[in-house]
Amino acid sequence: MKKLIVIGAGGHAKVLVDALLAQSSAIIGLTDSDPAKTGKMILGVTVMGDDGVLNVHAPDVVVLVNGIGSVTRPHLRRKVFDSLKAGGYTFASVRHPSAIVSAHAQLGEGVQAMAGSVIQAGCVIGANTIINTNASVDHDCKVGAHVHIAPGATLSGGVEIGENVHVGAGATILQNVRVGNGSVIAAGAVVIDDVPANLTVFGTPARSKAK
Ligand code: JB2
Repeated sequence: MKKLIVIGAGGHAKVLVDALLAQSSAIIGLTDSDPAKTGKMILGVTVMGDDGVLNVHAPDVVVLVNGIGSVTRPHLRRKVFDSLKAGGYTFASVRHPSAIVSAHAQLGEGVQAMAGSVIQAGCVIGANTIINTNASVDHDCKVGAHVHIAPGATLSGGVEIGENVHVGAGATILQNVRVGNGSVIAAGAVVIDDVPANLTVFGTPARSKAK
């Protein structure tokens, strides 16, 4: 099995390293664009330098883990994924041992199912998406690429989420609701109607606010 390098050495990377160590994965180290982090340790794993480190770890020898998270829109996380994919690298999926992922769900490249998350039967989860701590994605949901389902969020059955969407912590999306590309569901929102692309919605029931 190829060894792993985690890109980014912030908060999300720490949670990923913890999940990877719980899976006994072999981690070579982390990279971070902040030179002040070089040589520091994250849960016993070394920050080796910036992404230039990859020059000595070719795509046929290592697999990457995207340790860049996102607070709202996942632009940086997507940029890192796309640029390193263009360089020939592949991204490992991460599944914390306490995550429950149905054998009848389809997960794209680099999907991260964090501790306590649930992905039910019939779900399709796009590449580079985070299903974060204790988030629940019920049956037959379609979640696009580069999405962040933040801790404690709930997607009821049959929900459809486009690409580059942020579903904030503790938000609830009712069954069969559709959320368009690039939208943000604020933390704690309860979404009962479809959300068009590129809107922010918040509150209960969720209301939209143009970007
Ligand atoms: O191009 C890059 C790059 N750009 C920023 N390459 C590499 N290798 N590293 C990069 N970074 C680094 O990512 C920054 O220097 C910083 O150390 C790290 C991002 O860490 P931060 O803790 O700021 O955010 P995060 O993305 O790990 O976590 C956010 O998203 C998570 C999902 C936070 O909001 C967390 O609270 C949240 N749980």
